Amino acid sequence: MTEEQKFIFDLKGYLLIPEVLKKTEIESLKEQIETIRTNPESLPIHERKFPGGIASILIDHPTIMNILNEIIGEVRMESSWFTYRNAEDKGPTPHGGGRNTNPNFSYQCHNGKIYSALTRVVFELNEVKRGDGGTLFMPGSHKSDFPMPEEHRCIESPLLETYDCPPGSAIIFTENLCHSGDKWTNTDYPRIAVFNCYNFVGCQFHKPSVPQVIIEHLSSEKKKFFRDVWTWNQGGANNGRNLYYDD
Ligand SMILES: O=C(O)CCC(=O)C(=O)O
Repeated sequence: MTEEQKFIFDLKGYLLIPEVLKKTEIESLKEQIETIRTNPESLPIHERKFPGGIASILIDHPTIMNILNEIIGEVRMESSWFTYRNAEDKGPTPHGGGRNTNPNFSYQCHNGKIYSALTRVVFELNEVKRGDGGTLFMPGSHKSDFPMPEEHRCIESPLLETYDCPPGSAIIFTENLCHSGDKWTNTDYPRIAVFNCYNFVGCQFHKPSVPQVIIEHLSSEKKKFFRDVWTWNQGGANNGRNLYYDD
């Protein structure tokens, strides 16, 4: 993670990384999504939901992990799903924002080090032009100390901003940032985006939702992202000096 990326993430609460995915990866992911939408029974059971099948390439994408390990530490994955939004389809309303004492929504920066907890990664599989209806963010709201005035907790708030990006780009944001879905307006193609959620290994916000059959079919490296929630392995690797890793 570059110093500029750290600066932007801390300042705004989100970071866009253009063209993380290769063309072939985007095509395979879109194909899996289309089959799940139209003919899920044609897929093996562990590929009918994300992050199973091809979607598992996104669990530990090296570019994303490089950043998550810097801003979270060791991570677990909480959930993975996709959205397929045609023109006029809407998203969730604004949520999040403001300092939070719940460890899941903790966001801190101390001595030049970011400590984010619940963190979302969005992969846009189609191009997003400004105004099309990508996710909306209220920059800085993850650190804001004042209650949010009601007139700003709506998608019309001028404090919300968005992005444009080529296909295969990723947007990483702390879930403590005020963010929102928006109506998709592009009539030429849908918004197809994958939403992956991560947390610090010692925290869990969502009730676990990734089916066991998906986890069982992952490589041992990827299975680690779905391990139980704990941080201290007494007597584990390195005589217990290694705080997070299992043997
Ligand atoms: O649909 C979107 O663009 C935003 C999704 C969202 O609000 C979330 O992931 O919490």
